[in-house]
Amino acid sequence: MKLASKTALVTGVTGQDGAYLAKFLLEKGYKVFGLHARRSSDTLWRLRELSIESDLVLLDGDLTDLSALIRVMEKSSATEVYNLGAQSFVGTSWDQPVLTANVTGIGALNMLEAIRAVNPRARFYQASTSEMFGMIQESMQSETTPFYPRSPYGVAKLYAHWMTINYRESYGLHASNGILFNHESPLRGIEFVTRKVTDAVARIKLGRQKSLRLGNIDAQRDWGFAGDYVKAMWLMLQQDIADDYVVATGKTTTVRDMCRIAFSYAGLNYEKHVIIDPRFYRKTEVDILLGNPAKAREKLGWVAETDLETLIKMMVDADLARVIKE
Ligand code: NAP
Ligand code: G4F
Repeated sequence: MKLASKTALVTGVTGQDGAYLAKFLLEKGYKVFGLHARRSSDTLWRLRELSIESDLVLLDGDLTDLSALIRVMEKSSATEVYNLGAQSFVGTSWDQPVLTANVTGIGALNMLEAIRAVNPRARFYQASTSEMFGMIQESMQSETTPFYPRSPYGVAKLYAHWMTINYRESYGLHASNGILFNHESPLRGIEFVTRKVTDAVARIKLGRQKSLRLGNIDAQRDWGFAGDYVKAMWLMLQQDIADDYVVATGKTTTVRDMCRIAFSYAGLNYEKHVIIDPRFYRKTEVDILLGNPAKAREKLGWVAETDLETLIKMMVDADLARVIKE
């Protein structure tokens, strides 16, 4: 008798992580459904870049619409739900705090309610974030470090994080939080600093742009590769008992050094091109993040496989190829 393959529902499937996770699950033999929030412009470019657009099933729905999520749970018969959908850009969360709360915070609650209504045995992954540590309370952040979010986005994510724990404890759902530190890739949105830098490096190298305007380049982040991080999400849902895990590299780097690496890989000196522009400063900054991934290593057997230099080179190469084709 052929065993039925597993079925996953991925919200945020058109985003960076959603695309990598969908590819990872398809390669594992899953039937993959993606929640697709309808937009007037093209949002499927990442699925096309990974050549998986026609391998998954897109179901229309928005995280703010509980009725749509219930229908999507019914239609997909998903046994694993990965909630990656969010207004995920920290900067925008000051301009659109209510939308951020509704999508990033209440959206997770809507997904939990849809699971409870349709199939409480489905396993749930919540995309929590190191942004919840904000003004850090310990030099290296782990699952037990107190939170102190510094943006409307961080606060919305903290709500979703605690609702995930609450639904685990109240209703016995298999619901886990992955507290992921920054992770990047050639599929990263252009508004995030790493991709903004690698895109500019490509344009400057090819003579299409002269300078790059950035905000606080002394900020430090623990940056890993998104392709490595989606495996940790899947591992969390394969455990007998749901739990929360920090996923990080355990190394931190300034935006300045990230620039240095990216520009020098293309034979350029970042100091000649980067202009500090206060328009990109945040109202409240998260100065430094550094994660302790010991629990993920011990319990999930997960480690970050790609170092920052390799990641940046991958991103610069991809942007050079894109800009040449324009
Ligand atoms: P991303 O590229 O910004 O993707 C966000 C996804 O959410 C997109 O598919 C977007 O759809 C979708 N979305 C936005 N509003 C929605 C709505 N109202 N209803 C349904 N879907 C909606 O983010 P990412 O980098 O892949 O991150 C994935 C998740 O992990 C996010 O929740 C993020 O907050 C969290 N996270 C990310 C990092 C990181 O470093 N990347 C670290 C920690 C946590 P459209 O394409 O149609 O806009
Ligand atoms: O690349 P960023 O915009 O990422 P940020 O704010 O750390 O958020 C990302 O990681 C979180 C995990 O910690 C996720 F939850 C979240 O969804 C998102 O994926 O900014 C990184 C740093 C910040 O300190 C910012 O102030 O870079 C600094 N920065 C300096 N100049 C800039 C710029 N950031 C952006 N986006 N643009 C700049 O010009």
